[in-house]
Amino acid sequence: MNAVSPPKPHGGRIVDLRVDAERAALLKQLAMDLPDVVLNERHMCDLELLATGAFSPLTGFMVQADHAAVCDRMRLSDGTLWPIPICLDVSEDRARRLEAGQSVALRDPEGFLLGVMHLADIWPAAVEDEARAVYGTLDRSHPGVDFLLQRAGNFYLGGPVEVISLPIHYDFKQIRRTPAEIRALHQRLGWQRVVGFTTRNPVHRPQYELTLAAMRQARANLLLLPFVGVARPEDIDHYTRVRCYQEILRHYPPDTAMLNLLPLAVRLAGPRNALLHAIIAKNFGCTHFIVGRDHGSPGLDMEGRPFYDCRETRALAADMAQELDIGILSFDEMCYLPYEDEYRFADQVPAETQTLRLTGSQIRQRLRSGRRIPEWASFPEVVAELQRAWPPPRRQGFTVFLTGLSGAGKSTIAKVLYSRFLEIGDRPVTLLDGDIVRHHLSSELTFSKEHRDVNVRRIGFVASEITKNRGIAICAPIAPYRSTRREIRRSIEAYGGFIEVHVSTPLAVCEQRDRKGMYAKARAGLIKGFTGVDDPYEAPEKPELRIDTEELTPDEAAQQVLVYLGQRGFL
Ligand code: PPS
Repeated sequence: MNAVSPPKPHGGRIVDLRVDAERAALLKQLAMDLPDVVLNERHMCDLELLATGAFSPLTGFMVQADHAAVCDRMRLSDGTLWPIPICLDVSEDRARRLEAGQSVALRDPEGFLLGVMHLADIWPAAVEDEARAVYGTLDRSHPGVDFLLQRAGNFYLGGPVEVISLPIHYDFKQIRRTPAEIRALHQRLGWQRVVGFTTRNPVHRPQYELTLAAMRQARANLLLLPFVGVARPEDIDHYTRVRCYQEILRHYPPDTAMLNLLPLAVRLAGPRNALLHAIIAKNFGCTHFIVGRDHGSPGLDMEGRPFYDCRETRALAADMAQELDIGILSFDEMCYLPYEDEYRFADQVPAETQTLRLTGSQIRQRLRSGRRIPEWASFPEVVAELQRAWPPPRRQGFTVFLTGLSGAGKSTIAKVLYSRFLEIGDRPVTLLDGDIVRHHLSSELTFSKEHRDVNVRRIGFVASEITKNRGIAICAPIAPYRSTRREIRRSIEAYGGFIEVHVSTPLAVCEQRDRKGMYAKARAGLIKGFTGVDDPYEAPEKPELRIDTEELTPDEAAQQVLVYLGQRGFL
């Protein structure tokens, strides 16, 4: 068995899993004979936070007893408060070829050696139990639940880690400091009281006012800790956000605020998340921590109800403050009083007083639709940065996604649109017709559910790249499954417009047309699993447009799309 003797447990308060040059040389030598575990982006975020001590007191990926205790009672098995599992998930196939007691080489996706892990435990993940315990729901629209249930590996590896090299970053290197570096900096600057603020969104005026209020209340300086790890597709990219934070920093009184990036993969576990962030802030030397109104929440569930009760989040953080040895500052929402031209906490506004508020998502929507963002809602420099990344629709890319049965008229409408967009000539245009894609991108795929999903995801990926680069993608696959289309919509809407057009021509009409003779073959049993005949088509519930080509010419159908695009400001 390949085993390297693990290091002695860490004695200090802030963990540092990075080994010295001598140990690194030895581990590199030994790693050549160790089995590899290739880390994904999430694992690398966790590894970095483990390595630098942002996750102190953790000294590796969780073992089974710690994982169980964290899920059950938000504590490690030794009783230390810890709210969220930090686990290394792998496929069953990978897990079956490893055994406890062995050491493994942790590599990045390019094969670069990051560290060595000494396996203490390998166990199957009970993902549903974990989702219920950590996220309090099995609702798939929760990104954390969706990740656990759909995408995470179904086995966990646990054990201490020795880190040879941190994951490499080429961006914003000067503001990617470790907890020890930040603590040292605080000491050098004489910052004895520091309030931490974590965020995955740009800081607009209400958040700015909130942090100022916290700084006043705690008589502290500010450490702004934005997340720049794995985010949700719809979140604003971290390059843009960091430029916004740099602008915001200039608005604080001189030398009172500091920015440091946190490579945390978002989990959005509500109350538990607030605790995790407080622990991280504490590790970065904060004496106080701000729990925002809807801290660590993904918003609304499938039924339109909030996933988490913000009062519960605040109460939990307040209960644990003493044990965490950090002052928790939890505030109500801030709103703007136009007459007074100032911000106040919602619970301090006299009744009948007119207030205004624009949430982060409302600001995002305004950006996307090219509407003005008032100065009371966000600083002009921040808005300018956001507008550079999110220009008005006229300068955004977009995807027209035509879905419907075979023979519904998708390809014909797509061809008309292709010509019309080229005629307009303001953006590069790409046609991703079902047949073209199957020929060039997906020739090895069948029409099984699994393969159709792969096919449609490939189309979605190409379309999102085109949209990101401000071009026009016209897609015309059958794309029979709602959840896959929803997934694609999210990845494209992160960059520009997504216009789902349900070409809803009835089956009887498609079958009567039967241009390729496929329906006849399917009815005769010569083709199995033909959409609409013996394979399902899940019609879109809320497409941007529904077009039945039974009584429309292709030009008229395309015209409807063009008019819609004009109304939305894309043309
Ligand atoms: S999917 O479901 O989105 O992956 O399908 P797509 O890539 O658009 O391919 C659909 C075209 O392939 C032909 N074809 C079939 N369609 C449906 N079911 C089965 N089993 C099948 N086998 C072949 C069919 O002619 C479709 O062409 P269009 O252009 O849509 O008429």
